[in-house]
Amino acid sequence: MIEKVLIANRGEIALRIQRACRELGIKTVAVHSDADRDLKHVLLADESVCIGPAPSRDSYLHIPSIISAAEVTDTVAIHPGYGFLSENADFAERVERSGFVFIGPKPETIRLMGDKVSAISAMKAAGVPCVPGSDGPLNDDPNHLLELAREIGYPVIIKAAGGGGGRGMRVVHSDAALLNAVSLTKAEAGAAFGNDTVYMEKYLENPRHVEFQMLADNHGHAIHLGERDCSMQRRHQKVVEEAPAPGITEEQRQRIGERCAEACVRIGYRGLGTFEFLYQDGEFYFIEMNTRVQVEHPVTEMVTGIDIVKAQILVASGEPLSLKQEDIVLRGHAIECRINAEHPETFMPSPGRIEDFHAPGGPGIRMDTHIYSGYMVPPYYDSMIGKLIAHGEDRACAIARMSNALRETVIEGIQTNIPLHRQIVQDAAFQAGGTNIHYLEKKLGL
Ligand code: MV4
Repeated sequence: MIEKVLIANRGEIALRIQRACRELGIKTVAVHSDADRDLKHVLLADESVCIGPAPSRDSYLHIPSIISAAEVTDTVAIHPGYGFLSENADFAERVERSGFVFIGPKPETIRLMGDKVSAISAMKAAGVPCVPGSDGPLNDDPNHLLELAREIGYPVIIKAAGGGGGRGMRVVHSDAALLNAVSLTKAEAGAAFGNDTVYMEKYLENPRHVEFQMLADNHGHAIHLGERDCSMQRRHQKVVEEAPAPGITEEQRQRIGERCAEACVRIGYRGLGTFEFLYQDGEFYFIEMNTRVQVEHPVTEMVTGIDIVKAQILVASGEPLSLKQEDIVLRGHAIECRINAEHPETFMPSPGRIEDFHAPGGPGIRMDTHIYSGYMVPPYYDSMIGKLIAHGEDRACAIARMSNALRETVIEGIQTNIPLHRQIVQDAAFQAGGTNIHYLEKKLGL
């Protein structure tokens, strides 16, 4: 069993991981930058180590400082959270080579999924439905490229193998634009990711983003915990997520979820994982896999009743899964609003001192946040300061509870996107459910 975990992250997820460790009787080590001495989980940790100056590259991204902190504290395992080093295969490898447990998949799995071309081939081979496309890297034979695009059918999208999360992509509508788009995407990808491999897919014009939550142990078992809809987004930043995805039938959920679970077993997957799909006209198309715990994991926790972070730590410590697929039952509906320290109309970051904070409450309400009255939101990191989650017996109840909770929440001293969330929960199309990935940007007039 793991006796001590070093949390290589900050903010709400560091606190969430600490809570899971505490429940399991595991000691926690908080590592923090100079700017983060007053973080809630740092104040509550069994031990804390300052790992460097405020900029992330000198602290939360600085691998030698994190490994040293693990060594001096006699840490057993390292939890990377999300963002920062969570999907860095070299970090996972250095953690394991230094004799610590990395709470996540094997380094080679992270590497496989980090390259979108190899991720798609592995998933296609394992029977997961993918977007019609090039089935591998593009070469630079112009005739071959034109033939491929015509065969797939315009519009097509050129994507960088090293990209993901919306970076390094270009939509192409005609033969005339194709070759230039491939060259440009290739050049940008080479500069941005040090890998100029690009691939081609059919461009889906109005999909939803639906993702499946997976959990796999080190003993050849994998299960799915249902899906989430994360279509409410702006500039590739998710704003609202929910589970289950509106309109997805139990039959579709079991069919796709089972395919994903089989794929996990096939590739020897271990830990938490998320299969990202585009969903359009009743069909699922795999695009990417995430190998970390995700920001939006609480909506899945609320509808399944499973503590995903505790389960992640247990499988990392070598425990077999205690749950079978048939034990997973979805109850009700959950919605999450990401609370950001930002101007509600311009979306500019709004760091500063929180002068007053009143958390919402009542049935089905959960708020995952590290903020408190007097806390200073630093300007150096992501502007997300918390997540408000509402659970109810059905989607209408979850919306009603979210609406109440947004009215109750008081955060003074900085600006937040709570006014935007109040607008979204009032929106008729959101209330109807099933809006696509372009809905919010169109509503905001972008
Ligand atoms: C696509 C697509 C349409 N067709 N692929 C953007 C982020 C990256 N994970 C993949 N993305 C997309 N890939 C095909 N073949 C549209 C997007 C996309 C998107 C996807 C999910 C959530 C938000 C999005 C916003 C813009 C574009």
